[in-house]
Amino acid sequence: MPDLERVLVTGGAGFIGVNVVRHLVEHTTARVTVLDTLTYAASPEALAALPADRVELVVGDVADAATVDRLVAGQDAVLHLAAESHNDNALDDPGPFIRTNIVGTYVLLEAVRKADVRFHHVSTDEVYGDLALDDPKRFTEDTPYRPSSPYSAAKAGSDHLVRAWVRSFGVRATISNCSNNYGPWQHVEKFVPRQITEILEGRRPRVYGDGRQVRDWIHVDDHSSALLAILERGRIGETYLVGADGERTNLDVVRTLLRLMGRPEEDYELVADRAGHDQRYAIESGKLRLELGWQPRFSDLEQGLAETVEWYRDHRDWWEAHKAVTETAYAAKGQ
Ligand code: NAD
Ligand code: TDX
Repeated sequence: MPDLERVLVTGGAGFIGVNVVRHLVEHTTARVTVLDTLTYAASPEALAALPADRVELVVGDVADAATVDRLVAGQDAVLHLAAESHNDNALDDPGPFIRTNIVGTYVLLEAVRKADVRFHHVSTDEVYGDLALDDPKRFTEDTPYRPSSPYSAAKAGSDHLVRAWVRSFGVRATISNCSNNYGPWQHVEKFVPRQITEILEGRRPRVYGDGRQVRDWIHVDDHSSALLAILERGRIGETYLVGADGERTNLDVVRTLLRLMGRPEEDYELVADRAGHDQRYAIESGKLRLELGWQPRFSDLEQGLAETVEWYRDHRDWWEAHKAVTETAYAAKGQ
C-alpha cells in the first residue's frame, strides 16, 4: 500500500492503542487521529506525551455514525482497536460489549465502505474458543469459530461483519487475531498488571480456580509491529494470527512474577473461578511470519515480564487510582 500519511486509530487511548500509536509515531511518518470515548480503561496521559503535530485525540464514540463518517473521510487507513475488552466485565454486564464491539464495528465498516478507506480490524484468539490442556494443536487461520464467553462472542460477531463487508461490498479490510498481550499501560483489571500491583502493594496474587489454564503471552510492542506489517503489506481479505510462542499456565506466570519481585514462589492465593473459564489459547503464527516477514522482538517472556514489573514500579501514580476501584469490584465477587 502507498505510504501511510493519515491513520485513524480507534481505541487509541487504551492499552494496546497507546502502544500502537507510539509505534506509528516512531516507525512511520503518519499523522495519527485517535478516536476514543475515554472509558475507565483509557490512558489519554500516554498520548499527551507524544508529539502534538503527529497525534490528535478526538473524544467520541465508534457507534456514533456522524462522528465516524467525518473522521474516516480522507484517511489512508483505519486501525480499529476500540472495544470493551475485559472478560470479567462482560460476565457482569454484556450490554456495552454488544454495542461497542458489534455495533461500533458495523458503523466503522459502513464509513470505510462509503469513503473507500483501507480498514484493519484488531481481534482476539478467543474467537476460536478454547483448546484442551492436552491438545497438541494450536489455533490457525482455518480453525472454526467457537467463542465461549460474551466478550469473545461479541468479537467473533465483529469479525464476521468484517468478512461479510469484504465479500459483499469489496471493503479493503484485513483481520488479525492476537493472543494475550502484556506490557506498559495495561489496566490493572487484567491478569499480569493485577498480580504485579498486588505484589507491589504487599498482597498475594489472586489466581482463579486451579491456575492450570494456559495463555499464550506476547509483548504489546510485538503486537504493534505485527499490526503495522499487516497494514502495510497484508493481503486484502486475509486474516493473520499474531502470537509469539509464549504459552504458560497462569500459575507459571504468577510464580515467575513472585520470583522476579523477590517473594516466595508459592505466595499466591487460589480464589473463585471465572464462569465458563477458557482452558487454553495457543497461536500458530507461521502465516504472518512467512508471508510478511514478521518476527517478535521479545522472545524471552521472563525478560519481558521483568521490564513490565519495572514499568509498574515506576508508574504507581497512574495505576493507584484505577487499582482501588478494580479491587473493590473483585472483592465483591470473592476474587
Ligand atoms: P482496552 O480496554 O485497554 O482499551 C480499549 C479502548 O477502547 C479504551 O481506550 C476505551 O476508552 C476505548 N473504547 C471503548 N469503547 C469505545 C467506544 N464506544 N468508542 C470509542 N472508543 C471506545 O483494550 P486493549 O487491551 O487495548 O484491546 C484493544 C483491542 O485489542 C480490542 O479490540 C481487543 O479486543 C483486542 N485484543 C486485545 C488483547 C489483549 O490481550 N489485551 C489481545 C487480542 C486482541
Ligand atoms: O485476577 C486474575 N486471576 C486470574 O487467574 C485475573 C484478572 C485473571 N486470571 C486468569 C484468567 C485467565 O485465565 O488469568 C488469565 C488471563 O486473564 P485476563 O487478563 O482477564 O485475560 P483473558 O481473559 O485471557 O483475555 C485477554 O486476552 C485476550 C484480554 O483481556 C482480551 O481482551 C484479549 O482478547
